[in-house]
Amino acid sequence: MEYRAGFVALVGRPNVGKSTLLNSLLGRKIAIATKKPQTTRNRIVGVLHRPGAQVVLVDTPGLHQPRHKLGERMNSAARVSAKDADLVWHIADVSRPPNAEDHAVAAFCRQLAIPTWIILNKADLVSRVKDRWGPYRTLMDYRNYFVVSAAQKTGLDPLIEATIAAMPIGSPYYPEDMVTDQSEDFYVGEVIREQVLESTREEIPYSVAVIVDERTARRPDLTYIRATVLVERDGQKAILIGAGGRMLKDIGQRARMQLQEYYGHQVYLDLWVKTRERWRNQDGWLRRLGYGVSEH
Ligand SMILES: Nc1nc2c(ncn2[C@@H]2O[C@H](COP(=O)(O)OP(=O)(O)OP(=O)(O)O)[C@@H](O)[C@H]2O)c(=O)[nH]1
Ligand SMILES: [Mg+2]
Repeated sequence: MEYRAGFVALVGRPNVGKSTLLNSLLGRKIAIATKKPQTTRNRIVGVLHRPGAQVVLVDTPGLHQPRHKLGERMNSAARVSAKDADLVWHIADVSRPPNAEDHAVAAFCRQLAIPTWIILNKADLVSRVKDRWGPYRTLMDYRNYFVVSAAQKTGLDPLIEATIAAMPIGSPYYPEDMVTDQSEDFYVGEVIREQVLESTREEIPYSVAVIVDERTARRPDLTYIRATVLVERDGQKAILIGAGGRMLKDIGQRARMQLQEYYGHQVYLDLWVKTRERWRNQDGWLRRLGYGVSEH
């Protein structure tokens, strides 16, 4: 049997379930997923290993109308990933009719000249998917379509099988034991950011970034982590800390539980909040935070 290996880009508007699908396919959480749109800010690689095949799944930020440099870089990361792929999955939320953003994603996919499939996600939310898929399946000339529920893990096997068959013949790109290319610090920062997103509203979730300043094994069974949560305004800092430090403490508590599960031992998490005005529009900060690449 010939070995197949290739790249699949997961693209779509924000909040359709791209990161949830990535995690479900890998059977492991590598990307954070929340109810808030624009959760993912980077390209996140997850490698699916199968006998005779390797599928490199590339989760991307939701394509949207950007309002600052961070948003532009997020969109660029998604576009660059799609351009490099052997196959594009346009992920859609079948429980809602296509909106302008879905149309824009389809228009982008159309000009790529890379085989594109429409993946109709959140099938668990509708009783008859067939009544809903029409407007999506005609957005462009998709080569194939799949109905899945990333949350309930249904419809995934046929999708994977067909994807493997669509991969080019070639050698593996990553070693067998490699599931993601993210650094540990990046993942730790994302787990903290996920809890901030879950706990805050309005502009705050979008104005937050997390930097891991220190991560040390203090004992074989205890990891010490010191991290800074950046916000754009002092008012946001006050809300995030909360009365008597309550909010930050709760966020830290929940992030710590998740990290303890990840490490399989005790974690001491030391969280600090700092204001850096308009960091989302500053190239220096965006670079330092590892957000995106320039498209050119
Ligand atoms: N009911 C249901 N909810 C889902 C499903 N897949 C994802 N969700 C939910 O949809 C929300 C968005 O999921 P994400 O995976 O973060 O979506 P995304 O496309 O990665 O979003 P961005 O990173 O913002 O572009 C979360 O609340 C998920 O739990 C699904 O199959 N069914
Ligand atoms: Mg995402």
